[in-house]
Amino acid sequence: MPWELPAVIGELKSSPVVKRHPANPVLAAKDVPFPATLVYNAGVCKFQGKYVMVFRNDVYPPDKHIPGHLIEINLGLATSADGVKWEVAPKPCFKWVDEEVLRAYDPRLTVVNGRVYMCFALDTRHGLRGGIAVTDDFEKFEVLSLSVPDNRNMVIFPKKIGRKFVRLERPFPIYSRSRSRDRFDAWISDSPDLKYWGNSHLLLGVEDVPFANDKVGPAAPPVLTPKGWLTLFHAVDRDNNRGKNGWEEKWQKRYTAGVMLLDRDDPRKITGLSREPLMVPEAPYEVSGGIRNHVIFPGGMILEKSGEVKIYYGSADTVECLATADVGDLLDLCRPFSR
Ligand code: BMA
Repeated sequence: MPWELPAVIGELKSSPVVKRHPANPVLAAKDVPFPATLVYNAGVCKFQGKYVMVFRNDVYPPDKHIPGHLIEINLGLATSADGVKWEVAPKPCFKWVDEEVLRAYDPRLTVVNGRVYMCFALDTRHGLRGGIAVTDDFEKFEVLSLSVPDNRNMVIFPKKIGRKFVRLERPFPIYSRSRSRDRFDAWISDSPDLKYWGNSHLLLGVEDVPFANDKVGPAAPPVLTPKGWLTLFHAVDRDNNRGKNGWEEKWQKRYTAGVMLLDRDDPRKITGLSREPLMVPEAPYEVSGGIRNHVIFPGGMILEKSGEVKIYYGSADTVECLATADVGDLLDLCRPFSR
């Protein structure tokens, strides 16, 4: 793989195997019974017979939807019988602010042996930490581990592999960062107890993904298929010629979603990778009207018994959306990969 990244990626298209749900966005600020402005980047799982979503909620004053006026970020809870219509609980379920911690956000949910593990990002005064908490009721959360800075986008596999818990993550290596863009990759680590993490390996480099020139990292937690672990990832391309595209003066990045397949017994091995993006911002709610347009960020993926895969994704950092695809079609997109 070439080490140099292209300056510009150009036009991209979503794969025809993915269908946006006609009810999109499936959750937005107007559906939330407490102050809410941006509702997105949710984690979703099936738990005790229901679909459960923990979403990120960025709160701004009603008349000041501009950067710099953020009041707080909290995490809200929503449940659903069908995965499409959601009912939001009356209060946020998680918020972390203290002298050291500024906010917790971008939750990801994985059920392992009947308990829900929530990974989240934690902005602190001393860097960005990846957290893991466990809950049985979405009221009490026990924090199990916090990474050293800077790391985030962690997701846990739903099963132990070789007697270890496994997670994907995206650290922020300053060393290889250039002036014009980031250069962050997806990594994989394991743990005997969800507290001590190590045995870390590079999984997917930004140079491995033809539609990225800025960074790649985990998206929704992986699901097990007969061919191995089906895994989405986020891929970012930056074009320094892009200008205003949302609330900020300049927003030069585009977030797309990719798909890959990891070996069932050794998920450090990528066995298949789609060279084309799975989802590219195209729908009106993905390309306009948001705080940051042209952002698709999947945080939840559910494989139904029928073979339908539900993909939940934050759109334009503003609303939460749903897309579906057939698992066989997603697996077919993953072409053999070697570095
Ligand atoms: C990242 C995170 C995500 C967000 C993305 C696009 O750095 O803040 O929560 O979706 O940027 O703005």
